[in-house]
Formats: sequence, C-alpha cells, structure tokens
Amino acid sequence: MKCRVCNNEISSFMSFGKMPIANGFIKKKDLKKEYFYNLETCFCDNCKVFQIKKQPDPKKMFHGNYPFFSSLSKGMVKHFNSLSAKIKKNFLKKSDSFIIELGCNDGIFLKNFKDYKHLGIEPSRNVAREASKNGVKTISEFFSYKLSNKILKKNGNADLIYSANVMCHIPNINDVAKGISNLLKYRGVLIFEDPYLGDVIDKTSFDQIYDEHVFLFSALSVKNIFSKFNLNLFKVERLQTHGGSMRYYLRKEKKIKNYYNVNKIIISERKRKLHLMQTYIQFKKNCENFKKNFKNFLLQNKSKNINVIGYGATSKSTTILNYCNINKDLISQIFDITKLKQNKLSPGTHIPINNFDYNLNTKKDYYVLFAWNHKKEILNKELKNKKFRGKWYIPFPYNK
Ligand code: DWN
Ligand code: ZN
Repeated sequence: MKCRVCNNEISSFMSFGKMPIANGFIKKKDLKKEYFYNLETCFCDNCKVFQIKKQPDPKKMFHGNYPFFSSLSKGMVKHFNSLSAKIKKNFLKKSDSFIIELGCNDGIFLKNFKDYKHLGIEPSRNVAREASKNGVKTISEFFSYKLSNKILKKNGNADLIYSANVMCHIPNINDVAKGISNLLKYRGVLIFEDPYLGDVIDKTSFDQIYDEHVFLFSALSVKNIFSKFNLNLFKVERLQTHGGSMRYYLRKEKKIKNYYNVNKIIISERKRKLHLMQTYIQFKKNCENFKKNFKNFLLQNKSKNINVIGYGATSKSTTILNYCNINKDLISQIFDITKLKQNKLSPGTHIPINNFDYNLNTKKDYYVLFAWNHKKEILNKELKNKKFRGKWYIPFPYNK
C-alpha cells in the first residue's frame, strides 16, 4: 500500500488480527451484522509516519450514534478549562478573535469560548447535538479543504484552529492540512494534541491502535506532514492525558523565534530510535509478550474461580480484547457510565457492558482498568466509594 502522507510504498510490520469497529457496542439481536476488518500497522521509512494499513469507512465509525462523550471525565473537563484560560491569555487577546475546533465532541473545550466568535465541527451527529445544547455553534460535517472554503466565505479567516484527539483520526490528512492552511490567518495558530507515539512504544500501550486512530504521531512526523502546507511546528508540550500525549503548536508565519524546544524533542526521538523500523519490530514482540501474560493472568483467575470485571468500556479495550481473544469466560462483564454503551455487548468479543453495580462484588474480584488513562481520577473516586471492594489490574504501562 501507499503511505497516506507521502505516497511511498509501505508494508505492515504487525497484524492485530480481525477487529470490529472499536466503538461498535452492539445489541445481541444485531450480532449477525457485525463488521470486521484486519487491523495491521505500518511505518513509513520516508516521512516517518506510523499508520494503520486499512481504516474502515469513517462513516462506519462517526455517525448519529457515536458513544463517546468527552465531558464524562471530570479530569478532562479540568484539562480543557485550564487550556482555554491559557489560550485566551496567550493567543486570543481580541474579543472578536475567531476560533475553530475540529472534532469538538460535546463542546467540552469550546463551551469556554462562547463569548468569542467560534465554530465547532463535529461529524458525529448525536455528539454535535450535545455541543449545540451546551451553547456551542456547531456544524456536523467532516472537515476538508472544500469545507474550509465554505467557512472562509461565510466567516472569514480563523485566528486559531484547535483539535484534541482528532487529527490522528483523519485519513486524508493532506487535504485537511491544506484546508487548515487555507483557513488560518497568516499570524494565526494551529494547536492540536494527540496520543504520543513515544509513549505507546515505551509503555507497550498498543490499545491506542484501533480503527479511529489511523495515525500515531511523533514530533518529527508532525513536522514532516504539516510543513508541506506552510504550517511550521514551533513548540511542543508533553501532556499526561490519554496515557501520554503531545500538544503541537504550528504557524504559517516563518519568522518564529523559538524552535529550540521542537529540535530538542526531535533529537530525543532519534535517540529513542522512533525513526527506525527496528523499534517497531521490538514493539511487536512486546505486544506478543503482553498478550501471553495477560491471558495467563485471566486463566489463573478463572481456575481459582476469581471474578474479573472490566472497568471502562473504552475504544482501546476493543483492541486488547480482540487481539488477546478474551470473551466473557475470562472477563464476566465491563462496567461503564456511558448510557449508550450499557446493556450492549463489547465489539467482537461480546462481553456484557453494564452500569456500575457493586452489590455482588467481593474482596477477591479483580478490576481490569481499561480506562487506565483516567487512573488518577478513577482510583481517587473508588477510594472514597465504600461499596468498592476488589483489586486493580492496570494493563499499562506494561513492564516488558
Ligand atoms: O481518541 C479518542 C479518545 C479521546 O476518546 C476517541 N477515539 C475515542 C475515545 O477513546 P476511549 O474510549 O479509549 O476513551 P476513554 O476516555 O479512555 O474512555 C473512558 C471510558 O470509561 C468511557 O466509556 C467512560 C468510562 N468511564 C467510566 O465508566 N467511569 C470513565 C470514567 C472517567 C469513569 O469514572
Ligand atoms: Zn510516508
């Protein structure tokens, strides 16, 4: 296949096997219609972009029934509130500034900019409706160069374009980068954040690899992708969110003083050999090792009649469960606060998803924290919950 960014010939270095749609939580009656594809990962030696081989049609993933709402995590609400204050202080000094968010989800970030000229773009219709209810001006579409022209005509150039955990979902990244460059003012800023490839490799957190995440970025790959569209990376920031992320700052303006921080991170990526295929071959071995150990842990519990429950029916858990072939014989159920996931089955492996119910739990039970990226928030919450008994199994970081 061809690299989505530079058209170089690439081939996969690993297969995670047959996968369903990661957020395709399904009712028993619909099981016959369940869709599967092969999840394989590639690394482009030319532009250094990590990507999956085949991505299902985006309309199969983002639609009128998308079950992920960012505001369900209090930690993430705080994260976006503090970022909003920082953006207002550093980048949007004028009250008539125009801010756009690509993939605004339920408005978790943009609701802080109601006093500004703003626009949220969210392809999942039900989630876009939530954003509108939260007072955010939202259109429900996929962003593209074509859409950038429509927005430009109607609203003019943007001072700031932001996205969180969205850019890595976009297969036609060149078209989107062209659209952003088209829409942004010369002195405007593009800021986006996504799970960081360096963390995935270091922590063996392969659960970040699923249909929606068509790319996993490093600073080097971001620089390579966006510079072709005159978007120059001038600053990066390490974040703790989603198991380790990176925030990227880009500008069209060429005269920017401080590239020091970008160069430093790119040098560190080279030291960690993120630009070399050998790293990904080792990553594959680490994933196989995780699979063996996790399966053993579950089999041992089964042999001792210990009940294992999943905590958080995350998109990420779809990769773990399907790659490791785990069904309800090994994990009896998964608890999740999301109404749209409850009383359905986990994609592919058909483990029941239920609302939290601690009435039957015992001290012996194990909870596999699939939402390990919210560890601090969840462990704090459960520490205060008198009904919570049982022990934690935290899959990542995985110590090889
Ligand atoms: O990139 C993406 C990220 C931002 O969000 C999307 N592709 C889809 C989604 O990924 P995810 O499903 O892996 O995200 P989370 O945030 O790890 O999902 C947490 C899940 O756990 C949600 O279903 C809500 C649930 N949850 C819970 O039951 N109790 C979460 C918290 C904090 C809780 O206390
Ligand atoms: Zn490439």
